[in-house]
Amino acid sequence: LSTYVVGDLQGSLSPLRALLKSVKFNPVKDKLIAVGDLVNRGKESLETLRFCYQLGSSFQTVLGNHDLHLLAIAHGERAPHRKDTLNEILRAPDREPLLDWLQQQPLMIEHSGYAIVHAGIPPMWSLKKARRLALEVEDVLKDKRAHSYFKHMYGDKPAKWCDGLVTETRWRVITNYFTRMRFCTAKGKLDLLTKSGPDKTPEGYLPWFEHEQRKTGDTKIAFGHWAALEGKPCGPNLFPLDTGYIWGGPLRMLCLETGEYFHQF
Ligand SMILES: [Mn+2]
Repeated sequence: LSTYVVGDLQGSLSPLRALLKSVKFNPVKDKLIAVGDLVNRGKESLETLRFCYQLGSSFQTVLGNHDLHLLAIAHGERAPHRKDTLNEILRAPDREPLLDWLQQQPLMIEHSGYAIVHAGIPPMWSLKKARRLALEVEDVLKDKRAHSYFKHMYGDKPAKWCDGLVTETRWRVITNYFTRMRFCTAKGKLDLLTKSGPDKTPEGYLPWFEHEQRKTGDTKIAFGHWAALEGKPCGPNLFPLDTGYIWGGPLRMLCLETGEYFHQF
């Protein structure tokens, strides 16, 4: 029995198939978890979504910003972007079960002592707090508040967490931390504009995982989203899985039980 966590697929199914074959993945015994961004930019978004869906209980993903973008378009709250490759999903005869299923996926998964998130966990949140806030948004996505959530999901403000935030604003800020964060201050103020690597850290900010007092420092965190990290070591207990497959890098997969990385170009 093995648990594998795979990096950002973004509509790339063939390298995932190759990785699963190389580890002799058995869907009856093994489990596959994705760090989100299953779709968009790549050429096989629909096939990737269908493949993950048909794995049933042997698959789970956390939601990434591209997955939420797809759901916002499906809810009629956003127009597709010029670079999006989501139309094949939106026009598919099986779009409803696929999108309903995607919308039920969590923002954070805990497995074998790891926390798995798309972008990260901000420095001022404990694991317990992150778990509680993820659940708040997951509950919203499962009921009729979901439509209002998507209507107000886009936006960089407020840039900083505050316990007193309520409703749509609160959901948006929680979502920005879990799915879009790269750089922030020790108190969690986000810079959502800079997409470069840590070599070009904006003044006054640090990569979210580099803050000395980060409350989840003792938790193993597997995350994606930040291709400019190139999968380089980020520090103890950190497992960066977005190695930029769609930008010409490999697809990375982590075995949670052994800590071993697998790569596929
Ligand atoms: Mn992302």
